[in-house]
Amino acid sequence: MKLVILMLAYNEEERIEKTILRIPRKIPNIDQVEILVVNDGSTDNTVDMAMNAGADKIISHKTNLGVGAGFMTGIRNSISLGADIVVTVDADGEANIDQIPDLINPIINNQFDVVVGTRFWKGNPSTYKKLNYFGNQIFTKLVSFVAGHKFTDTQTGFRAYSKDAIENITVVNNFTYTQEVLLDLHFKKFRIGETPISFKHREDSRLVHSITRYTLRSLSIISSTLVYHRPIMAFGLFGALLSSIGIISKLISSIPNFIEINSTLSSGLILLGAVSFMIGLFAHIVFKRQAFSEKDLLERIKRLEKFKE
Ligand SMILES: Nc1nc2c(ncn2[C@@H]2O[C@H](COP(=O)(O)OP(=O)(O)OP(=O)(O)O)[C@@H](O)[C@H]2O)c(=O)[nH]1
Ligand SMILES: [Mg+2]
Repeated sequence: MKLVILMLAYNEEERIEKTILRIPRKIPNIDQVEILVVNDGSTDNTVDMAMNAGADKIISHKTNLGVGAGFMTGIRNSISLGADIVVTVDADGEANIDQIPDLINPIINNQFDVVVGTRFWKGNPSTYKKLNYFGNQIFTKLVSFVAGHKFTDTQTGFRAYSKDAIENITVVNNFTYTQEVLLDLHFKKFRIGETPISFKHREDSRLVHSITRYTLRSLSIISSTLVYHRPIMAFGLFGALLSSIGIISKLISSIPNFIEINSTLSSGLILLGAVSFMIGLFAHIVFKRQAFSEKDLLERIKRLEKFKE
């Protein structure tokens, strides 16, 4: 069984060497461990440091494309390397790398397809800033609500994925992948579990330069993922909201000597709500058809590859 350790790195010259050196090359139930680094247009000595530390493969983007783009480059290359399991490890070495077996064993035992190392299994450890924890939990609760599945940390980078899961991942947003990939795989019916991990927090983030920008981009990623995977729910909820406002306006207007609301406006809202639902229904049909073709194509490719062997 081959394990690929996927490390995304952007200007990590100070930390990456130490992190790579801590990765064990002998792990129970694993025959081979390979370290794959995706250098996302770093302008420092990240590549030299990773090479010195013994990374097996380093792939570089010419410019900085973002964590999501780096993740997809890493996933495609892990498939080419013949990975049976992929573990993502942040280059800053925040996570306790000794816990790799905790992440991969539930996959080896066929209990889960994805195992997420959660930093917040029992709430906030004292080492993590209160504000960061608050932000993390808002998004964790939102992703849990959208998925209908309870997560305790949706932004951690320490995770394990099975071969089947990596072959089916579709992350389309370049900025970040952590929340999108959970929704993507959950909606595709992969089994996602969590395991508690210990970590040492690094204060200076490479990813979050402005909280407002991070918040807006994450919101846009979560809502677009919902629209892509569950269009009927996204447009249906929006439609139900519009129609409800329209119906309530009509009810209020019908009360004698109370507030008068323009009848055309309320009828328009009810109609818009119905149209939104219809758009969702149409998108749902297109989505189902496309998902079916994708699955069929993937199976044909797999059969062809087996035939070639
Ligand atoms: N490919 C790529 N990787 C990046 C980029 N920015 C950060 N990373 C890597 O992604 C990982 C996580 O980045 P961090 O800066 O630790 O993110 P953080 O905001 O501290 O998030 P937490 O560690 O979860 O608190 C690290 O390995 C970074 O080197 C980027 O623009 N592109
Ligand atoms: Mg970090």
